[in-house]
Formats: sequence, structure tokens, C-alpha cells
Amino acid sequence: AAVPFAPASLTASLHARAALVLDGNWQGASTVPSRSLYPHQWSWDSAFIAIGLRHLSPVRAQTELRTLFSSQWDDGRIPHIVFNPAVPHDAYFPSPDFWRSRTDGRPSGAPPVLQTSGIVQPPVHALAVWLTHRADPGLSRTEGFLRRAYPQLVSWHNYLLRHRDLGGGGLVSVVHPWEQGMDNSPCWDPPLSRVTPAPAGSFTRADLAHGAPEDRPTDLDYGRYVKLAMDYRDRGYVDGGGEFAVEDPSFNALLIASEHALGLIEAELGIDPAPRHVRAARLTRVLVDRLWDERHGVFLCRDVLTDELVEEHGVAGLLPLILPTLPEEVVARLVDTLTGPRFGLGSSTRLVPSYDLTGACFDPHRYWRGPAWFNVGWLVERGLRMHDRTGLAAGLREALITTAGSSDFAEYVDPFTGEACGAREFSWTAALTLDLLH
Ligand code: 9WN
Repeated sequence: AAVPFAPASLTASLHARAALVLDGNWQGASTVPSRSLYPHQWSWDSAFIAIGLRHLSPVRAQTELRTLFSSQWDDGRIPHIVFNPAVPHDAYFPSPDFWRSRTDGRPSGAPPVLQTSGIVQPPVHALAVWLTHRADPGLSRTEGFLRRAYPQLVSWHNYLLRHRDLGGGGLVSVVHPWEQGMDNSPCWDPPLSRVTPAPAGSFTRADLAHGAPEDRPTDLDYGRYVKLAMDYRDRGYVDGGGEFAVEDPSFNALLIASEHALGLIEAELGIDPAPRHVRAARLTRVLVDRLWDERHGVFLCRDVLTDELVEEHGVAGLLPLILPTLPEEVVARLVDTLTGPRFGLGSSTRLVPSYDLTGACFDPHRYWRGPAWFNVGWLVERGLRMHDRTGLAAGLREALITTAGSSDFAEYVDPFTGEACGAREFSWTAALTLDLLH
């Protein structure tokens, strides 16, 4: 007999499938982004993963974040990868022997026991800590979860604001495209073009064994990633003086959103949160002053070494939508850009592409040069809801949930067809789907 259409049971089974993905990728104290492609712990992945895990097990979500924080360096940085020593070195490139965080005379106070990378990723962690706390405040208080995380988060944000204001204007710079998390976004093309790539034969990529080469960054990109990371390592991970420094709207918006989350954490711990919210509001104004492009209705990257804005419209330029004190006229312009021809939400696509659909570099399958990613969609949905665009938010939420299910929780998808690209059973896709279902 035909089974009647029953959305409630579909939701239940999607929930169960997402939970299975997270169980399968759980390593005992943290979660790998993907068993095949990324077999270690990644920084911003763990933040997004905790945001979903909290609905399955607040304890596991707390553990996920605590494991990451145990890799924090003395200078406050939280490294972008914490390596699992049980995984063979050739499973992922660059491996610990490339980063050398644990050599004699450890650089910048890297942890003595763990092996980590030396670059960072977007600071979504305070937001993840706050949301994880909210999932079970009683348990969180018993565990002293906020009390323990708070000083680590403060020193993480201080590292960024004190050591990474390389442009001197108050915003944080990334020193490597991997730090911002959208590795091969066309926004990096102009600043990267000045970097002489490491010779092709001097390293071996591991990613191509797991992913379609046409969906991944090119060899030329990799040569430049390797060169920048090697130079930073050889400077002892001391900030300033590198060939790449960019103020990115998404990285800075996530820091500001996390500053607001730190304010909520402070209020809960009995600390006056007012200075924190004031600082976040001030940073929001600086973001608008330094990166807002009034003409195109989008935030741009600033190349700190030339002090010029990069004229490429990546989705990072829309993510300040998550900021509560963004002026309403800026919000309105961002929503116009999101729903207009360049990002097409609600017309040419139901998802959020990672790059301008009309841009010269647009490619619906190549990684961060067009495909839709679920963490980006989750952030945009949150921003739309925060600024009362509830109809748009609801449509996006539904499309994200449906596509996550039909793509087997893909790493990223073709923004027009929803076709799966990259890894399947990708952790943050499963985690954020769980969050959207709640
Ligand atoms: C380099 C783990 C990470 C994500 C990044 C994504 C990709 C790594 C890579 O995978 O980057 O850090 O090897 O391509 O771009 O956002 O955190 O999922």
C-alpha cells in the first residue's frame, strides 16, 4: 500500500540520519569534519558541530569545545587543526611535521603535548559555547562549563585584537586563506597573485585522493598556500611581516558576534557585560567604515598590504548580517544583494552561493567559488531572522534541510541543482541540520 506523505516522519528520519553522521565521525573527545578528507579536529568545524551536537548530547558538545580549547597556545591563539596522533601522516596534507608546533623551542607557546597547526580559523567559539550552555544550563553550571571556557575565550579574542590588527584600523587580518575558511574564494586571487608558489614537486597533496580535482582548489592555489604557511612557520608564527594580510568581513563579523556572545556569558557569570557589548558595537561601526561598499551593497575585503579594497563579491561580504547593531539601511541593502541577481536567493537559487553568480570567476562546483555551503546558509538564516526577514529565513531554512537530506549531508552543493560535491556525511552539515530542525 502507498505510504501517505508524512512530513513529521521525514523530519524524524532526517534527524536520526544526522545523528548517525555525527556518531560516525565522533572520535571519543571530538569530531572529525569528514572521515575521509579531514581526519583531525578543525577549529571552526568544531564550533558548528557543537551547535548541533548540543541537541543530541550537551555533554558531548561541551567536550568537543573543551578538547579544542586544550590546544590553545600561550599567546591565546586557537589553532586551526588539532592533529590526531593515531592518524598516519600522509592521510592529510600539511601534516604535523610541516607545522612543527612541537619542535624544541616551541614557537609562541604552542602546547607541549598536542600537535597543532599554527594558523587560526574564524572565532565562532564564544557563540558555540553560549548556545551549548543554553541547551542545558543546569548541567553547564554543575560542570563549570562557562567558568572554565571564559578565560580561554577572552584570551583568544585578545590575541586576535592585539596581534592581528595588521592594518592598524581596529579590524583583524587573516594571514592565510585557510584562516578565513573559504580557502579559494576569488576574493583572495588579487592578494595571492603576489605570492610566489612553492615548487610543484616540493609537496604532495592528500586531498585529491578523496575529492574530484575539479571541485577542489588548483595546484597553483596550493603552491601559494604552502609558501605562505612555510614562511609564517619559519618566522616562528610571529605576526606581521608576511606577504598576505587581509581584513575579511566574515572573519570580523564572526568575531563581533562572538564578542556579543561573550557579553551574554559574562552576564551569566556575574561580570558586567556592558563594556563587551559597547566594544562589539564599536567594532561593528569600524567594520562598516573600513569594508562597506555603498555602491554595490556588499562588504569587501581590504588588502592590508596595498590598503585597497578587493573588488570581488564573495558571500563573506553578506555575513555581517548576523550583527545585531548593524544599521538598518545596511541590512536592507544586504538583503537586496542577497535576493538580487548576484546571489539569487529566492529566484535563481533557494540556497546561498559562495560567490557572485554573475562574477567572472563563478563556478558552481569549485569549492568556495560558487557552491552553496551549509554553515554559510545557517549564518544567513540566523541573520535574516535576527533582522525580522522571517519569510526569507523560513524559505532558506527549508531549502537547507531538504538539500542536506538529499545530498547525504554533502560538504557543499551546486547552488542551482543541489547536486552533492566534496565529502558526504560532512559533520557541520549534519550538525547544523539538527540545529535547524529544532
Ligand atoms: C584547510 C575542514 C576544513 C574547513 C574549511 C574548508 C576546508 C581545509 C582543506 O576544510 O579547508 O583548512 O584542506 O581544504 O575550506 O573551511 O574548516 O572541514
